[in-house]
Amino acid sequence: MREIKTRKARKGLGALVGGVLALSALAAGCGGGGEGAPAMAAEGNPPDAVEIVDFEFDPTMVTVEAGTEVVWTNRDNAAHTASAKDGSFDTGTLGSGESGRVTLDEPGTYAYICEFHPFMTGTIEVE
Ligand SMILES: [Cu+2]
Repeated sequence: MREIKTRKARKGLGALVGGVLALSALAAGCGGGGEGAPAMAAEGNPPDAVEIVDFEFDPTMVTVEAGTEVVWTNRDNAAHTASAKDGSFDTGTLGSGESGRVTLDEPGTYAYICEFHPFMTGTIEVE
């Protein structure tokens, strides 16, 4: 008689020790000279931006929904305005680096100019 010895292979489960990595986030405040884009939480329609560069409105034509705030920012050294031809809005004088905000509630097409440089023209279309 032969004794058959059955060996059951036991798979030993090694306990896996998970290493916990403590990541320390160092918040280093760098005051670099980047572009200061204000990150504001937008309520409703986000403001539409027009830049004034080289005696031009950029973009020259903007289409927005009624109630949208339009922001003009003067990137020129010269002072400019964004003044509706029909007088419905006017940012007033915007010096270099300044911004003017206008909220347009009434649907329509608003042609505007710069008071100082009437050859500067732009259009806001309010839907
Ligand atoms: Cu101008």
